[in-house]
Amino acid sequence: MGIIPSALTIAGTDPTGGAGIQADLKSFQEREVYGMSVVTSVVAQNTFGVTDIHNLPVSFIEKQLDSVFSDIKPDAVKTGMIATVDMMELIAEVLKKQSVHYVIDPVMVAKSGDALMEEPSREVIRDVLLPLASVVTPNVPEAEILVDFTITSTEDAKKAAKVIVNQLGAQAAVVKGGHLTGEAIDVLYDKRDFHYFKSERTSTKHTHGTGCTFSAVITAELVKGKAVAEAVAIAKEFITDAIHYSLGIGKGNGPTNHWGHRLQGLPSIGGE
Ligand code: PXL
Repeated sequence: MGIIPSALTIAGTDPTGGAGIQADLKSFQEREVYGMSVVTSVVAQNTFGVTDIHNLPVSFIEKQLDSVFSDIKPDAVKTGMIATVDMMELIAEVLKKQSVHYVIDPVMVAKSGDALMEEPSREVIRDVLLPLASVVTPNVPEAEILVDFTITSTEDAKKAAKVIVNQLGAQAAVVKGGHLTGEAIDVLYDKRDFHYFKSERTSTKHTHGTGCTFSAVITAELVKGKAVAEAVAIAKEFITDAIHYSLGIGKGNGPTNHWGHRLQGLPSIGGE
């Protein structure tokens, strides 16, 4: 680790600040890690959904990556929205040359249901990026695409996490249980053991950017030397507080509260 722990997010933007790069930087800051960002796509979106996406040229993403790596080498990298196959191939080439922790949030669709990447990218995430990953954090629909079977229970999620690690080549996989009915259990498989992370479900519509925030906290904790299971436990607690203390802003599905963890023990703010 450098003298100052640092992390880089490579992802798309959310001008309303709840998801994407903006959520990642807020999360790095809350975990006391110096945050940096390379933008892949500029997204016109708010708490209702995505209205347009402007993909930056791959050559320009490369220039941004060069700017960061030639100056402040991050201790960890996370990727979120990577819209095209060409962008993914560039990022894979860059990461192969660096020895850094790499966390993939395999973002495919936004919470609003809007597609955030072109269809063939799914195979490239699986075949090119996953083998480079320290941790991958799919939700159930994303895990189903990666493993090509249906997931309806925690047992299925365990099977999927094991396939993602043993067959697809990630070092560890957390399959998030939020989309399953009943108890929402996240399942981590880290090549040796399964770990389970449970929390009370909060009934709220303000969950925009939860996946970005969760994976950003894992990234920050890996920078600080935490083992994967410990990093995931911290991220789970952080996102539970961020949802519980959501701010009630936004006319649609609002953002979480990135400083919610500082409010533990206080009444919720009222973002129902
Ligand atoms: O959480 C997935 C995600 C990733 N990246 C961007 C997003 C979203 C969801 O809204 O907007 C830019």
